[in-house]
Amino acid sequence: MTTTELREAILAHLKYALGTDPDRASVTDWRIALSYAIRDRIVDPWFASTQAAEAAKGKRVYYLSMEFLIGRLLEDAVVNLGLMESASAAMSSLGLDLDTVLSDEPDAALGNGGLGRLAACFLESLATVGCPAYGYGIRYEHGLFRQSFVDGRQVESPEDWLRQPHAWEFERPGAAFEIGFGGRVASNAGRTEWTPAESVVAEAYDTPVIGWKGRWANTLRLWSAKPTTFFDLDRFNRGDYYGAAEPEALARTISRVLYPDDTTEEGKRLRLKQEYFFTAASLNDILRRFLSEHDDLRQLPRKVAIQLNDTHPAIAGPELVRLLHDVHGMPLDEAIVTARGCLSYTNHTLLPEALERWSEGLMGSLLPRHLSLIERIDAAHAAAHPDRGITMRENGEVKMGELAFCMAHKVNGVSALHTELMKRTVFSELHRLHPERILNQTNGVTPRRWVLSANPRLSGLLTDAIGEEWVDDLERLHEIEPLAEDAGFREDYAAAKRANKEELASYLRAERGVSVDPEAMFDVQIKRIHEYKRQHLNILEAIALWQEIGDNPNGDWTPRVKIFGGKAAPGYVFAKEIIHLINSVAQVINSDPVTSKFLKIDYPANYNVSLAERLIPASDLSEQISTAGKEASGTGNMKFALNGALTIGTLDGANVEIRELVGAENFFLFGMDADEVMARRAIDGHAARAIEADPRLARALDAIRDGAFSPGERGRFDAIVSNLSQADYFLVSSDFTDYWRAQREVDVAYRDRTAWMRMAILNTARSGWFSSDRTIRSYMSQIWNAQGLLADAGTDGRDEG
Ligand code: GFP
Repeated sequence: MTTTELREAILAHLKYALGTDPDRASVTDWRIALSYAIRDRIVDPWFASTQAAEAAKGKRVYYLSMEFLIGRLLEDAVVNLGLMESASAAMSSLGLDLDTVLSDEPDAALGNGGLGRLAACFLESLATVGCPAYGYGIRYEHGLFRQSFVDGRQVESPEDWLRQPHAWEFERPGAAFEIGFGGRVASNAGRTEWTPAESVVAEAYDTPVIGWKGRWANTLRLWSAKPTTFFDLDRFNRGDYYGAAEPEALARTISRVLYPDDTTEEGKRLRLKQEYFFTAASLNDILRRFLSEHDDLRQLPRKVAIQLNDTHPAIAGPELVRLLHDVHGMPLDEAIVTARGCLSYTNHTLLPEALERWSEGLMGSLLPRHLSLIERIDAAHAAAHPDRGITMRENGEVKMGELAFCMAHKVNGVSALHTELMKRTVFSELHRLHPERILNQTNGVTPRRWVLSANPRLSGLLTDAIGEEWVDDLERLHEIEPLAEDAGFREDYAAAKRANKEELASYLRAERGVSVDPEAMFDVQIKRIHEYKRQHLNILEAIALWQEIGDNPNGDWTPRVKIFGGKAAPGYVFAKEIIHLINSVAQVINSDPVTSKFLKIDYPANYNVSLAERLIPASDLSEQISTAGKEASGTGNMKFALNGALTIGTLDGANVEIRELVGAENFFLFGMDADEVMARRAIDGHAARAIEADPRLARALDAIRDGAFSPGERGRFDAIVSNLSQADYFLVSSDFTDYWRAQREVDVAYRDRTAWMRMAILNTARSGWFSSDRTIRSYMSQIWNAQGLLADAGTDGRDEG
């Protein structure tokens, strides 16, 4: 598409779709007009892909996920269509700057953290490798809350990405299913019938997802809850206006917010409703599509692969059995086997509190038929293995992990270590019974977003050095390995990093009034705030460092800027305390005239995908410091390594594999491994012992206790101090001393810029294995048994002028 054609298309959309003219148009109008113009370019390859999948009558992959953290879509589409230059030229011919237009797009924050972002990377990779696939989830009206800080404390406000027209989706009023809840179950002529007491309509909204070079496009289908009757005219006419609108308001509650607070009974009920709502709608849609192409439901596992992203859609097991058995009359045992042939389950956490359980009372009242099917599935499983005593139910609760495991033909962990721990811990008994079921699929990230778009300077350098093929064959990055020894390349690589850091520094100055020196090491920890991720270990080290610099302000310190980003779940009090501590420490340290040339701390609020895209390319040091055995994989760690940040990390999740690939000498390892963690935890008074043994740690904790960061409010952070001195389940105190040691090694290493750049280049060169294209191909062959349909001569809508 030429610049002129694109410009004409933008102007036409501005006029005919938005009803405005260039003189009056706002940046948002221009952005939406550009989005429509780009979307038009996607529709043909999208149709072609759908038709190719229909013609092949082959297997389709369905990725069911409560979260899709897709972020902004316009840049992704422009990049994948190869229209960056045209778009930039077209916009500037209209007097606009493309970057300004791109950053006007609100982040679609339909997710929380790694799990949702993984789903987004997978969608893009599925399209890039040409695998016919659908993502299924919920079209939340309000995505993850917006975070701000008031006096250093996290304050949440609703996110409103749908306040403006969403240019990427197509509403499908014709694709709708009625989803029931509650009611009665009865037998009728040998068939079980469920008559729900209430129901809502799930209506589809489709977003096309275009792969690299526009060769293939899949669909992200998100369900929105609508009432079965929109409006009660009788009540309205009686003057009961609120009552008349009630059905609509109640139905809409289901797709209103991502992660409603589920500490109350009502919250739990809503959450289970959400899970069933999107799972049932998706399964109905999948069966409808299957039956439009085939007629024998026993063939389902040959044509349908359904991936359950965590336990959130685990109700898919009993729901698919219900559809096959109750609705389509397949014998129960056969229905169970058929459902299992289609389903597979990805586990993302070993934390017991994060493995879902639903009380049988709640499940029985909301999904009575499913509860009775779970009892049947459980009984059948127990009967097949009478000596094992394994059950999906315990203390009046249904264990969704066990249910998902038993209803899946494959169960996977997301890094080698995590998969091993799954076998040894949470699923040890089930693993003994089904030793072929668990397998590993180490996570990956899409290079299109996380290198090509996020880091154009590095991308340009890579393409100049080895050609463009690395973009969809990321292991080609190995080809730059010899260039680590080339002084010219090292200089260019360093210059790209430096320019990224300068850009971040000006952003921080403009947006936050914070001034940081781009010469300093940018040390970054961005992820959900959680005790196991140990942001408090990082801030403790900052305190100790600040104290030491203060003792010796003329010392030869390596200047650092520590940057934090991340949100705490609204009900997670301790995580919110950690945020408050980081902000309070930052305030004191940043205003210390003696130390601030060596140490600064910044914590931009409202961390999201777009901020990650800004921070990662500008980072020198990547903090991956979770308690070993707790971080299932991590995916941020991969993005940093690809963008040439060195990792300081524990032997946890995918850090283990990153270190193996980039080389131990290019990775700063510290801390206990997973076995040592378990042994340490068993030692009585482990935290107190660690503090006694390390005066630095004791002094840092004393400063917090004595109110150094809460002037006039001694005791503000007592919960943190007493946790770290006593129970310290996540072993912050016990790992502190070694973390400090490793950080000082980092300081020394950073001063030798040549050696540092060599290490950074080797991180980039050796991290290509972490492409989500590799992960998706591996799921296709090892779990889904699915084929890609990409013909080499696919539609290629790239720049022609
Ligand atoms: C979870 C796990 C991570 C893992 C992702 C994706 O995400 O270790 O990398 O899922 O598998 F904890 P978070 O939301 O916790 O980052």
